[in-house]
Amino acid sequence: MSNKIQLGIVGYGNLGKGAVKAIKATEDLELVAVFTRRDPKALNLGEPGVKTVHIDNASDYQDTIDVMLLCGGSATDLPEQTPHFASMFNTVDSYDTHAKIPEFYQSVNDVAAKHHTTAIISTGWDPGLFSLNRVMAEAILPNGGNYSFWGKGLSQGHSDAVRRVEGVKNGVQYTIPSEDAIEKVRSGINPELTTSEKHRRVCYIVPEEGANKAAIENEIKTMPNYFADYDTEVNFISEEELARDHSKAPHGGFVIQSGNTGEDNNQLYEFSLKLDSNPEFTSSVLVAYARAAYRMNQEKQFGAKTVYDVAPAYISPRSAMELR
Ligand code: API
Repeated sequence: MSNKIQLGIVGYGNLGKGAVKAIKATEDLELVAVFTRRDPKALNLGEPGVKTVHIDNASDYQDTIDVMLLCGGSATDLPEQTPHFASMFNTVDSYDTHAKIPEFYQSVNDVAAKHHTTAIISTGWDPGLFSLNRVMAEAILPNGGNYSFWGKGLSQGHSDAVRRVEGVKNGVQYTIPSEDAIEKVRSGINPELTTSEKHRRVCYIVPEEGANKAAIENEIKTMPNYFADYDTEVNFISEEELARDHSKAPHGGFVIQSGNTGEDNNQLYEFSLKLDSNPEFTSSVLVAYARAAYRMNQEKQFGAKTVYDVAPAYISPRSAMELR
């Protein structure tokens, strides 16, 4: 067997597909199998060396796979899948329901600590790279204000959430930042901004035949954690329009910290991303963190970890000596 780190992917949606491509772009990681709830024979990966396996048979791969990339959604897949897989494998996921991360962490940590696995949770870009930048900027510039802006772009998490609403056949959600708010923050005023003053949310929904559109709209607009705190617009479109106008998933945004040091020197910290494909970027982050899950497990750092706990050297394909 090769000495590459051996990976598995759970779930073959947008993230899973992106992860297949991201692993191919590395030299030290190798994909063994994709695990799916669907009929594995129906999945055509176009990768002859990679197996497709039913998700219920994953335990057969405990001795073969070093790290499992969990590519499901946060609403219902990951709360169940991460603790389940962390009892058998090192894992990386992109759980992104910010308000529920503490309880998610707890449920995963209980299992991973007990089974001596390493489970890196909530990677990706927000939570993930943005979280790291928020923490660094705040630590460095305590006299200042910290802001995150997203978009304009297609949020995977919010799109997944609208697709789970009863009567919704398909749909996407765009996050639209307020240019005025960004301008205010950049000019160093440290304004008070409410959630709805920073972003709007716009959904394009394909309803099922005969679905109650008013009920769909109401359920989306009042959904806690995702939409309730925002001005949300819901548009109904056809499957053809969705395919024509919304098949790309661009996204991005900024973390901005404006602060002062000394007497009155302004210091502006900005981290930004501009992404043609949100899912492919997110899966590229998952893949990089797979190295960390493997190495930290080798060093007996068991339990659930977030990006705050992972030293940057662990995610690099280069050795610590090379990095120095
Ligand atoms: C938004 C952001 C996007 C975070 C990125 C990622 C996703 O409202 O657009 O779901 O695409 N929270 N978590």
